Amino acid sequence: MKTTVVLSAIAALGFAGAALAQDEVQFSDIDTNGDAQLSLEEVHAVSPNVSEIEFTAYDADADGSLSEDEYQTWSEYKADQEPETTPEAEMDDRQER
Ligand SMILES: [Ca+2]
Ligand SMILES: [Ca+2]
Repeated sequence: MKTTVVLSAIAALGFAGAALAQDEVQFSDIDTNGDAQLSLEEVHAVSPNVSEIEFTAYDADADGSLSEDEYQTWSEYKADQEPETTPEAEMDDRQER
């Protein structure tokens, strides 16, 4: 029983980490207090494995939080790092040529 709970918690954390790189998570979903800035705490709520170093690297104006623009830059970078290209998508590309 206990093992099941721990495993689902791990699965939930893994899912949250992956979700940040995907378009499904909107800026407004992460900005839980609605001030149009993402604090590190708000980012951690959806992606606990984000380091402070990574967070501040995309805080372009160094105000300690990410604006929507800063978050977009970051999520685009993350999307590049974790290609979601499926074999089907590659085949579609070839067929169009
Ligand atoms: Ca906020
Ligand atoms: Ca900022």
